[in-house]
Amino acid sequence: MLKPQANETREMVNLDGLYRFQVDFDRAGHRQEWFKAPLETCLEMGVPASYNDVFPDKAIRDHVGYVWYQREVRVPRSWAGERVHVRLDSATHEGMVWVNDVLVAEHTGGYMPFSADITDHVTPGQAFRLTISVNNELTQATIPPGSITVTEDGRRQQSYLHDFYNYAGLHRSVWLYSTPAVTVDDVTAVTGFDGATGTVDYTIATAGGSGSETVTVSLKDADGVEVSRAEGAEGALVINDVVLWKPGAAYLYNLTAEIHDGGRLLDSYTLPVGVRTVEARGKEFLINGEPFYFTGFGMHEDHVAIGKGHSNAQMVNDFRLLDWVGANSFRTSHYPYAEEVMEFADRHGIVVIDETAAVGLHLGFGAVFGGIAKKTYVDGGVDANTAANHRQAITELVARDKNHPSVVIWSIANEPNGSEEGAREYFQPLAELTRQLDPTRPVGYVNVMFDTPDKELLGDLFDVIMLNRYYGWYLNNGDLETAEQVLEKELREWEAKYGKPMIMTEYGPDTMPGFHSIYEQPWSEEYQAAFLAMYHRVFDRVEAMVGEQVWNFADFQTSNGIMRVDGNKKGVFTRDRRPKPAAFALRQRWTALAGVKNGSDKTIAVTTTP
Ligand code: BDP
Repeated sequence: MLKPQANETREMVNLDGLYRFQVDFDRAGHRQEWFKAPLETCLEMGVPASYNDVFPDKAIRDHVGYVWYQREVRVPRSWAGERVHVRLDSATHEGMVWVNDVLVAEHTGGYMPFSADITDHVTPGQAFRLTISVNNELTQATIPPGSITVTEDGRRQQSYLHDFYNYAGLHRSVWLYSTPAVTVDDVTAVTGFDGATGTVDYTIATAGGSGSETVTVSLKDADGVEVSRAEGAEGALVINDVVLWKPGAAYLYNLTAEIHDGGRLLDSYTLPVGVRTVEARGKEFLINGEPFYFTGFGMHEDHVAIGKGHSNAQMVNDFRLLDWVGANSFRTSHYPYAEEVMEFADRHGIVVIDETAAVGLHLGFGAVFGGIAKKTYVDGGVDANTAANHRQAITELVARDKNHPSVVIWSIANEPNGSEEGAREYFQPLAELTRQLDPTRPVGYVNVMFDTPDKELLGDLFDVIMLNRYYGWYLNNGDLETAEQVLEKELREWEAKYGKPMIMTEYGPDTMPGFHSIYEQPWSEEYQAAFLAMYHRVFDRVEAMVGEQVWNFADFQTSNGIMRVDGNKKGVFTRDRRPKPAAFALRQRWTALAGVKNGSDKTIAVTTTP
């Protein structure tokens, strides 16, 4: 799915800003057709942002159901003869869009864009009423799943098995954009190189044409000099003296696809392309054929007041902090991030593990929190409905992000139940689907701590082993000596079982900023630093370890619970992005590693005995 752009054949109007805003406490909006008239409200809400923390009102923050956004939009007069579209970069978790009285789009899945061709419902030069209803409900079939209970006095309550607050609303930009009648509908670029010669295999999908049009593709380097050209909807561009996209040293070409009818330009679309390869081979993870060692974090789109709303300034701040701390990568835990984030990573050489929103597919977790351990892969649990939505989530993610050079691994789920009967039947088709949609990138899922190598059933279905481990926190709390032994033993078992590259995708303790202890007590800043240092000693001893991503980049908001104090405190930065002492220790280690295990001499020193 192409991100809209403005160029010589296309225009865009950004629809961010203030919207009329109404909370549908009585679930009356659809029945009463609120889209047919100005909303009866005095509330306004900024877009993009989560609405939850913007109003000092518990009822709004805890609301389970629909909220409504509305504004007037004028279609530029100059768009006569063009196709007109409205696009929402996301509506969390379900959006319905009306143009005046007409429903033009419906989409479920809170972290993916969707659009509608509204040409037949609008008039260039005239204004229309844009109304959007957004539902924040999570059910057993949604991705991520959740469940709703209704109290005796009629209040709807949402619960879910993931550890981040269920922020909702229009988290990303809203656009009005034009396309010509004949369009470039999709572009797929797959890159490779042999010595100094680079290749971009491309496929251009067109729409609205008669078949008589011609497609041309050109590639310009970063200075705007054309370096390659080809004709036809499918083909290969060859680049002499190619400059590769590398971690920490991004280089982007611009691929422009044009549709011509005779001498007339009908449509044009430009896609930045980074030439690079990725491969999981043996115990190594290779980028451009060279071993790569991931350093960085699992992150969250999470900020004070705006929640999961995208903010370019906050994004730049987060990326500059990643750079400061020496991180070369991150995981989009636990959902796809805004497209601006992916583009920024492309431009700045940051490596991304791109994750679907499939988090919480583990109904046995209930027992850990004192509840009942339910079976996961049963009807009404993680079942065929979940699988259908999971397929949609994977398909949309690959369609949106397939051309980003920064993306090197698809993570199709975080901590699903990987040891119960039914897990293989559930995940095998999804792993196959992902490979079929994108044969060029390694595929993985993130393994939960209880699913040790003797129990888990999935590792052979994937190219990389991604592990979240909390020895020294949820287990062996305060006892880093034992934790170190248990961790190393387990990592060696994984290595022996699969011989695949392994990444620690989560490790870290909750840490209260300002709490100190000479005894390295849990929750102290000293404990966080000692905990991370212990894990690093172990990683350096296990050959198959190809990466470390600390949980978490920053403290983040969660639902209420006795294990959380105003959210999860495992951040290396606080929620307002101040460093805890561990940040300085990581900075030292990661700047020295610079993406190569055990330092810059590129040799992997392995100690076989603990
Ligand atoms: C892991 C989850 C992550 C949590 C983390 C934690 O993947 O989302 O925030 O644990 O408990 O199980 O901090």
